[in-house]
Amino acid sequence: MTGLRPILVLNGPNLNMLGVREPHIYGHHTLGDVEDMCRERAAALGVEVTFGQSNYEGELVGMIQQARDGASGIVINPGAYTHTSVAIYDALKLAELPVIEVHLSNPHRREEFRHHSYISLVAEGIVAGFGARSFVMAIEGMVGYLRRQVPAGGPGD
Ligand code: DHK
Repeated sequence: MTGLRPILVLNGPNLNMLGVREPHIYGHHTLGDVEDMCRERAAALGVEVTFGQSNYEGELVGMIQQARDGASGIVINPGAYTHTSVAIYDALKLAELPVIEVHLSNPHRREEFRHHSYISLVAEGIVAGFGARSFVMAIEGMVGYLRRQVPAGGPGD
């Protein structure tokens, strides 16, 4: 398609239950719907996407390690691990790939324990609060970033 490696879209614990899990917070789309939306938008932009989901921290770490040599960037919603996981933070650092952090809800409007994210420390950008659309926006942001059509977020760039 473009010479870019695929973008990995990774989801953490409980996101396999989208559609039935607290729909007033996370919406009615299933994870399959989210993946279809990402695939469609990515195809329109001329890039490939691959998907992973796990309820286990170590499995997510393994998928991030594998992405190091196989992906061009990582779009990740780590679920509750956002707020707890130094292991996922470390894995994202060692992957040496651009990361966009995604949330369906806006964690900053919710319980205080959701206000801190380890992942934000390594993310080029964050999309939160737009339900399933957050993922599509993250794909758009990642493709723009990879093609250098938008500035990188960090002060060091
Ligand atoms: C998903 C989760 O599973 C929560 O643990 C996070 C995030 C928020 C979301 O909004 O997508 O706190």
